[in-house]
Amino acid sequence: MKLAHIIFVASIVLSIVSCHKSDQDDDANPVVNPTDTTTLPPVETRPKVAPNQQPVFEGQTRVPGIQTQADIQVSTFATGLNRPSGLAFMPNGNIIISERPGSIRIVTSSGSVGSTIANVPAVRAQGDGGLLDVKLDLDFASTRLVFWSYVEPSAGNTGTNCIARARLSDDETAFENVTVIYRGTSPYTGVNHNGSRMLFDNNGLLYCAFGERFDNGIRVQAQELNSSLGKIIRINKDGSAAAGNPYLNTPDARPEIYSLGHRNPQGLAFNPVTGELWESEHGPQAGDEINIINPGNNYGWPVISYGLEYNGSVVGNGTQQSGMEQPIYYWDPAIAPSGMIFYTGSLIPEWQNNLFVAALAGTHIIRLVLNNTTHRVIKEERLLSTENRRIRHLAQGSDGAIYAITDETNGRIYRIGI
Ligand SMILES: [Ca+2]
Repeated sequence: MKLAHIIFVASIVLSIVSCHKSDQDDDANPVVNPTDTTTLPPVETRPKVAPNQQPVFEGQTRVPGIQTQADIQVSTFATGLNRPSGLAFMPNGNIIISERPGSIRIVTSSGSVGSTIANVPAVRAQGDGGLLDVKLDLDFASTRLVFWSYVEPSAGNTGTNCIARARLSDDETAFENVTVIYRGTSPYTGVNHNGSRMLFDNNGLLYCAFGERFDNGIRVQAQELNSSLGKIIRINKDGSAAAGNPYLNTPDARPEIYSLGHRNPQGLAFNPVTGELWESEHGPQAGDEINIINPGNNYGWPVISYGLEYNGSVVGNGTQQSGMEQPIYYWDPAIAPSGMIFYTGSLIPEWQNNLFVAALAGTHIIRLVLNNTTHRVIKEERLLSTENRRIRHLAQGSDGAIYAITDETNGRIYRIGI
């Protein structure tokens, strides 16, 4: 706390020194409100990968830092999971977990890890593919329906992005009536950038975000409406395109497409204040993004991006182009954002409506404080940094704590609460 206090005092001094040059304030010299005792310098201090790139608006990257004031307790809730990739709380307080090598299992509300559930079809567990997200039907208590996204091994040693649906047996040992409700386009030999985060809205429509499969020859499909790659789709529970989707009447377009131009999206969440769909996706070298998703919009990849190609060159046409959306926030260097949630619990009131993002390469959890009127990120904090583990996804428990899974062969669930 002493260090934080010193940083705080130093930041006030800096803000007073810089207060007469507001037009020139940039992300390296944020305006700090001296009456706000939680505002700190930006948490990111590493050199930028792309120092010549500038944000389009103030606060698009490296906003001021913040430190949670509550005495947060981090504990290990469960261990022994095999590369957990998705989690969802069940009505009885248990947690259903998907594991990337190809299994689904249940962890009880006391942290006991159960056996794998039978009848999960084979997955192609290579690269970032495999069995990816898992979600419960909104009416799970009566239907017992479970949905999961995965990469299906397909002909010619390729993989195809799919979504399956099944009934969980009453004794929770097996899936019944397993059905592939959605099979994406473009089976591909490459193993990377499968994305596949899922989310239900309050009307029971299912959103799923797919990656563009990484390689130069195929990633251009993120811009093509006849491909499911690099898209967010919106479907009904039977896999059919949702009514009202933006390209239903566009010739040769996939009717399930909701938005396009995504790279490797691994986070989806609804903003509880605005109702908007928010998304996270991996950039190339830097340029990791948070986007607000609107139907029919083009999010730019691989035409525009912050950050650089892995060979150091500029991506496409640079950082902005008419007709393509800007991220509301980006990171340089990369932190590799995966799952994310908005906090709506009462256990930690200062976190109310903040966005929490799991970081893989970053090996921490990011807390973003938002201004929902201006649609801007205004503060950033990094949690669990000293744990040094790849965080894959997050969920909020009924106890108001955040539960986080780690991307490890002896993966764990953290509980972050009071
Ligand atoms: Ca983008």
